[in-house]
Amino acid sequence: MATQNHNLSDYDINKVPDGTGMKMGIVVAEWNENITAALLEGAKNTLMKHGVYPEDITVKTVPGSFELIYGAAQMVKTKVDAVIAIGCVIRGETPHDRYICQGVTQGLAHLNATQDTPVIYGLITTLDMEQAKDRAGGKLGNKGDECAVTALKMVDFMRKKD
Ligand code: RBF
Repeated sequence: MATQNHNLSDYDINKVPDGTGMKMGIVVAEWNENITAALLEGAKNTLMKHGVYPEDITVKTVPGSFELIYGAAQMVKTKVDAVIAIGCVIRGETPHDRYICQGVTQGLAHLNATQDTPVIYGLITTLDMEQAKDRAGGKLGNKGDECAVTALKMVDFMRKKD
């Protein structure tokens, strides 16, 4: 498992770019809201810890993870330096969850390949609620923290690429 033995909130603070003046967009799904709210909180707190002004963080909600594609596609057209897409898909009794995950993954990947604004993948896909809690502020840290650090690094990457 990708996060086995890896705490999602562990990072080298010295390698994180300063976010002062960066404008960040966050699109968050309402499905499994107990989880996505914790991921959102983690992302916002980490962005602010690294200098992003609260007023420079725009948060928009969408009904479910599948709508993250549309939400992120709209957000990249606005004045933000990066977009973080946050959702949580939990394995169900039918293959529905896999179709949603595939769709979201391909949709966000397409945005990254075709648009100038980086989109950060904050979708957690788990077998059950317990695993989701572990990754949303539980024993494996908070995926939202990791997304925030990634967003800061990608904006820095974009600014230095020329
Ligand atoms: N959205 C999520 O964000 N997480 C889920 O675990 C999730 N499970 C779903 C299971 C089923 C059977 C259906 C029909 C939808 C589910 N959705 C879930 C909602 C989905 O992302 C989307 O909002 C709806 O399909 C409407 O486009």
